[in-house]
Parts: sequence; C-alpha cells; structure tokens
Amino acid sequence: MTDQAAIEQAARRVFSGPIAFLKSAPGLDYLPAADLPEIAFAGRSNVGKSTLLNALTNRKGLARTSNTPGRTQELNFFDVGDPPAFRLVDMPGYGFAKAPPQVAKRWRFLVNDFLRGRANLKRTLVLIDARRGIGDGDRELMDMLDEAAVNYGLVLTKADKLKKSDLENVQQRVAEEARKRPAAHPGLLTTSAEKGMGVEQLRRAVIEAIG
Ligand SMILES: Nc1nc2c(ncn2[C@@H]2O[C@H](COP(=O)(O)OP(=O)(O)OP(=O)(O)O)[C@@H](O)[C@H]2O)c(=O)[nH]1
Ligand SMILES: [Mg+2]
Repeated sequence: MTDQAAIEQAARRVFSGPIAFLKSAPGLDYLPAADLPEIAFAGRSNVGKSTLLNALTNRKGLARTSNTPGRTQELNFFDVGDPPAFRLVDMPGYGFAKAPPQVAKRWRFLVNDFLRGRANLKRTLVLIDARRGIGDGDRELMDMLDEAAVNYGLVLTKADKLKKSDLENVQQRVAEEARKRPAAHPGLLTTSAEKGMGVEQLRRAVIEAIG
C-alpha cells in the first residue's frame, strides 16, 4: 500500500471509531496529562472551530457550537480512539467584541500559554473565516506561534458562503501570507463544515500531523 493510501485508510478508521469528550480546562492547572499527541483548533470567535471539530469527527453535538460568538470558554479535550490514540482540543476564540476585557484577556492568556507550552501539541489549526480573510487577531496569533516555533496549519472555514472567484481570491492571499511565515505548514486547507468540503483532507492532515 502507498503511504497516501495508508493515511486515507487510517483516517477513515480513526474518525469512524470511538471519540469522547474528556474534560474542560478553565485554566492551565486543569489540563489533562500531556501523555498523548494533541491537535488544537484556534481562531477568531465564531470562525467555526467547534463546528469543524464536529465535522471532522462526524458527530454533531460533540463540541458545543453557537451563532453567538464566545460559545467556547475553556480548553475542551476530546479523546480519539479507545484506548485513545490522540486528542483534539477545542479552544476559546479571540476578537469577540462583547467579551468584557478581563474575560477576553484571560482567554487570550489561557490559549497563548497552552499553545506555547504544550510539549505534546503536534499541530495547531489556525482557522480563518473565508469571508474575512486574515485579520489583526489572526496575525497576532500567528506572530506568537512563529516566535515560539509552534507549528501550525491554516484552514479556511465557511467556504460555502463565497462565490468561486471570491474564494479563489482569498485562497491566494492567505496562501501567500502563509508562505512568509516560518512556523506555518505549507498548504492551505479550504473547508465548509456545512457542505462537508475539505473535511477528508483535514482528516488526512490530522493523521499526518500525529505521525
Ligand atoms: N455556512 C457555514 N456556517 C458555519 C460553518 N462553520 C460554522 N458555521 C457557523 O458559524 C457559527 C459559529 O460556529 P462555532 O463552531 O460555534 O464557532 P467557534 O469558532 O467555535 O466560536 P467560539 O466558540 O465562540 O470561539 C455557527 O452558527 C455555525 O453554524 C460553515 O462551514 N458554513
Ligand atoms: Mg467554539
């Protein structure tokens, strides 16, 4: 079997098997042991982190989603496999205008400290809303990841909301910015959780990142 076929087969098997919520960590003191590889979902509030995690695992209500930004307020850990082989981490978003400044600051420290300090973190997925492109908050996050040499991959979300030419435009701009960033993985993934677009590719990327 080719490597590619083996990865596809592993991706299908892993994501159709058992996946379970492990725990919610409101602070770094509450993290699970760093004993398994992890993949984290980061990005602006409302970008679709929790929704994409659900699409990836093909389970609708696994991570809580909402129309209102600020839904996810803690680091939520999900075990993939039984016994678990790795974990997915759904995180609070940034750039949520209505969050009280103290709360927004707490989330930012939680997310940044986790991403910078978690030795077993294999890949951070930085989600970018295809309608908005890369914003200031996204740049701040990527600057931090670049400085800390934490490797990440960019993922466009909500591709279903754009017409083809606009989507191609944003893909080009985002890919170009990614190429300039030292810790960014080459290759931009374009997804729509709504339409299931890019979900297979994301599964393969996760399996590859886990190694
Ligand atoms: N059309 C469309 N809507 C989406 C897609 N992904 C997410 N959404 C919607 O975007 C909204 C926010 O999704 P969430 O997954 O809760 O976003 P989040 O990034 O987890 O947000 P926070 O937890 O607040 O940081 C929800 O109303 C989703 O239904 C998509 O691919 N297409
Ligand atoms: Mg969320």
